[in-house]
Amino acid sequence: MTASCLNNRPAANVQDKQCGGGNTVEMETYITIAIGLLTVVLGTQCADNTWGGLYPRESESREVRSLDGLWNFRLAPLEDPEKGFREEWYAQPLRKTGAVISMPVPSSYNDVTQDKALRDHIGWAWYDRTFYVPTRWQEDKQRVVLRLGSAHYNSIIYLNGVAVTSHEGGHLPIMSEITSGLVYGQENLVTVAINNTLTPETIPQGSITYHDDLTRYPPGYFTQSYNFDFTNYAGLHRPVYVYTTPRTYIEDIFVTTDISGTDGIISYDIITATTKIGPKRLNDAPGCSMKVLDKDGSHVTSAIGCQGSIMISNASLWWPYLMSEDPGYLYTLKVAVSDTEGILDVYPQKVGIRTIGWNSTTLTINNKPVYLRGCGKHEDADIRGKGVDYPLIVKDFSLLKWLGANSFRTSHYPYAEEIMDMADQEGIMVVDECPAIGLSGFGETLMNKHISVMEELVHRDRNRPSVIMWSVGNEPRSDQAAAKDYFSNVVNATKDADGTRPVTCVLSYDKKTEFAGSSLDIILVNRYYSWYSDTGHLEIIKLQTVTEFTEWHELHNKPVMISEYGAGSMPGLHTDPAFTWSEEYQAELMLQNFEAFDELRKKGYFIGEMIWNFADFATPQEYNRPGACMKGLFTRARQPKLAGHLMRVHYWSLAQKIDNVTVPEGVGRLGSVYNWKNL
Ligand code: BDP
Repeated sequence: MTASCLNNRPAANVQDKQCGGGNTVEMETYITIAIGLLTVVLGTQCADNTWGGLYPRESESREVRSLDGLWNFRLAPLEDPEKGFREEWYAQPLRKTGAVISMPVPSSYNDVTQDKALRDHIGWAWYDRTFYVPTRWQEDKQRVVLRLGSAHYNSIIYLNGVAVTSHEGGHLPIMSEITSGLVYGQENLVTVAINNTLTPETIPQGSITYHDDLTRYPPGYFTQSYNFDFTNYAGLHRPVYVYTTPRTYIEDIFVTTDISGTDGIISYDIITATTKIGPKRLNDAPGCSMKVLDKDGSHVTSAIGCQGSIMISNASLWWPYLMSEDPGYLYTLKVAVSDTEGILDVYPQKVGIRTIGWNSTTLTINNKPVYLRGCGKHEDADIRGKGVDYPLIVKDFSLLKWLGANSFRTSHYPYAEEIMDMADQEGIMVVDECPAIGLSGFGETLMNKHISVMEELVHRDRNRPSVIMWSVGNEPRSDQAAAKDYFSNVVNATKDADGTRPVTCVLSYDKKTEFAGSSLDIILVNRYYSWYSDTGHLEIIKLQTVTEFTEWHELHNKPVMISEYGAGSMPGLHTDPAFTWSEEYQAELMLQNFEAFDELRKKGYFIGEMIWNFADFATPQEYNRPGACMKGLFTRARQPKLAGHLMRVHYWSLAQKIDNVTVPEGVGRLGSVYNWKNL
């Protein structure tokens, strides 16, 4: 988990960056660039940098323009990381201050060239491009917003040479109103400085090690390490848009849903704002109205008011995949804000009507118990790294459905909104996880940051029917005593942000000596029997797994599920009898686990299984992995291994047993699932 580079360790330096350019953006950002790495101290506040805004969607009143494509790109030199700030690279097109290369957006920058320096870079990187906005936007008094789906990890965004906002943390959107900073009818320049350095104070954490022994390393040599096994891809990973709203506009929408008999209830809270006087809730005149449209766009009902409830008789409920003939049913709430002269702004908000319930043994959707058949995943593919890629999104959902899976976890960070849209629409349930992987330390600064990331995530995803659970992290060092208060606070803050979903954290430490479990609604545990322990001894899996999960339930009296299990396999490596790293070993390990899960399910509190991992994914350079985590059911190119075929039989057979579905032709012989050789 290291990348290395040379650096002359310039002294820490604080630079003031004036945020401006947008008419709500008036404050200063203070940036400390320490040792070419990163400490961005946001003394405040260019606009609200934790609310990425409603996803840019076109409507009668809004225009959306994509800024995706090839941007100009340059790395800051390792030996002079502050150069870009000192020389004000943001003040003019990057190509005027040095050589640039073309960089696709969205994409990670690491793997798109042959350049090792780019792949392994630590520190600042610079992107820019020019764009036009039509003069009619100015004539029509449109408010204009710039929105980046994410920028990993820290970023400062400039428009026409002026810093307009900054953001800490990859994986969540960044928004800045840029109306007054634009030049209309002429070229505008957008520049993004982005830094991938992880420290003990970032989420996720990382650290830099300086190798001071000059007999072994050159002067200034350092490496970055982090406590996770996936590549810390960096770049503008998600789409970038400019979009318009009228000056009085819909700023935010919050919906919750309920059911009463065969009726559906949508409760809503619409936040409107006007740029002239700054964001504020309007009284009821000018006010809000909305139309509910069904899946085909036909009008169902209407309502008036910025807060309230709408009753839909004989509602089509949002059901998970394979729990209904028509899973993922979405209504559209066409929200409008008007004044006495008519409609000002319209935003189409998708709504799935469903309830979530949980108690000490069960998780329910629409009052029906659900059993999660899923995968841990990653945003990961060759060349583009973590860049949003529509063919890949469609392929992955197609494969999930091919498997008969009904869920995934956004291990180990929030996934792109384009992926979440698919989950909503396909009826795939999501355990929505924040980027807190492998946390340790548990100080107050980290906790406050963690809480703020959870609030940001909840704010982005709270209207999504697919999100059935929040995960505040994966495998924290919850054996440290400080974890008790820390997780209790983070979980409570998450519940304050959204009380409609259970909150979990994926645990890995010994239940008797860990401190996070007591705060959670549902216990998710990762266990790698016969892989990381008792390697090669497949026969112990069933006993150990049944004992383990029974004890977790007995200890906490909560529903439990396995959130990771699995083994690495090299595609094409076959051994009989099974031997570690062969496709057979991975498959037989799964079979042993399935037997344990069958037994646990009978006990009534085991609510799901998620294998690690959906597909092989890139890891840092190591001696114990061949450049990738090989635990995928699918290869990185999304071709099934033996494990994929086996999982298909298993998940469909569970769907048949639990949800009474008809198994498609060609899914393999049911009943033979415990003998994969008969597949
Ligand atoms: C688990 C982590 C996961 C890793 C997995 C592994 O949660 O991110 O990829 O181990 O080692 O502990 O394959």
